[in-house]
Amino acid sequence: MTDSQITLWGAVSLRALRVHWALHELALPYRCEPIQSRSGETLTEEYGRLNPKRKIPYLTDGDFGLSESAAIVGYLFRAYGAGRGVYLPADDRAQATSDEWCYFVMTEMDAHSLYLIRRHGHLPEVYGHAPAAVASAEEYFLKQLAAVTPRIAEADPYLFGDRLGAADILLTTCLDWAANYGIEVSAPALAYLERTKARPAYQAAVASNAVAGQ
Ligand SMILES: N[C@@H](CCC(=O)N[C@@H](CS)C(=O)NCC(=O)O)C(=O)O
Repeated sequence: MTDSQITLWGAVSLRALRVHWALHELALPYRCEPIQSRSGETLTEEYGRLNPKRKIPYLTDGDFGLSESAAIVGYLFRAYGAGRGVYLPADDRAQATSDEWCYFVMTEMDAHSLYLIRRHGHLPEVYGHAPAAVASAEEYFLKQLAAVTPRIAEADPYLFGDRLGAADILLTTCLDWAANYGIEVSAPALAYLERTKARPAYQAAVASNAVAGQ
């Protein structure tokens, strides 16, 4: 427990892991309400009042509340990143390029590909069995990854140089998600993953995301 004003709702979830990671990366104290997906914990009246979307993660910072993992990670970096050794875009173009990565990862990799595979390949009892859609999503993911692999190969060691950015957190979780699904992730992407996942803050976040849910 901590007297921090930041509370993260969500554990044992890849999207929640992104926020645990950002919080550890920024060395911010926080409290975790370790609610889990499909456990009924997002369906309570109390949680519905907080987040009507009934999804995790959700973050409150004092009286400010935010859903959507990418928005939360971006908010934490912008609000607290200065002087904490992370990558912060220095001007509008740098911000736009970082946003470009974030939107790409969240739409092309997460929503259109991996989440589709999860819903229709791994949770057919909830979302329906759709093998053709799963096969097409895998193919689509590989096409998207191939398009950005040359740029990932240039990451040294992270997308924007020697400081980890919000986009690195999103990209890492999706590449790892794909690898865990047995999708053949390109060699440069695997090398990049090895570097980002070696960060102590990542390791601490994995522990928080797991332990918080026990
Ligand atoms: N786009 C959202 C997706 C959030 C999401 O789908 N979270 C899943 C867990 S990873 C969830 O809350 N599922 C709960 C449910 O469907 O009951 C984000 O990135 O935060």
